[in-house]
Amino acid sequence: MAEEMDCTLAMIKPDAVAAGKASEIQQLAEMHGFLIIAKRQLQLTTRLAEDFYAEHKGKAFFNGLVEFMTSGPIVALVLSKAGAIRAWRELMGPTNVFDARLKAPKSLRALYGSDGTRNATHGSDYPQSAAREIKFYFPNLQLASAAEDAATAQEYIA
Ligand code: IDP
Repeated sequence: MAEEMDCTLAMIKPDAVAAGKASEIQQLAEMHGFLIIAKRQLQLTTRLAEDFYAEHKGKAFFNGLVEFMTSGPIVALVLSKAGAIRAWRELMGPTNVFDARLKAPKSLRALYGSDGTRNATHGSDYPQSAAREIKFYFPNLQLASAAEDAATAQEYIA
């Protein structure tokens, strides 16, 4: 029986996609031991972006965040690795790019982001949010079988 694998939902945000960095970021993820088991490129509508970030509704940065996230295509990824949620957040670095540049200069946000909102990447923060976010983008993905199939089919288009 295949060993159970941890998964997280990552996004490459519109700034990094527009800058042509999506492939490079996926390569870095793989170099750090993540398997890409599902992938979709899509353009978020305002409604989808508001739903995805519903927990932030009412905050001062919410409208700017939605505007940013709908400004161009994103790449949504399901990444698998032992301890994937924490490991991906560590690779991304702090939310604010200026913090990231100071505290984690080799992190994805330090390397590819530009400010507090335009920070290049997203990663789920808890198992519950990973489950919700994976379902948000990949409602038909069967995680157990996808992890088992990952060695032969590393890409799944919903
Ligand atoms: P996270 O992406 O590191 O989990 P969250 O607090 O969940 O951080 O915020 C979601 C996204 O909202 C951030 O990645 C960033 O794009 C944006 N954001 C968060 N805090 C601020 C802020 O104080 N000002 C502007 N944008 C923010």
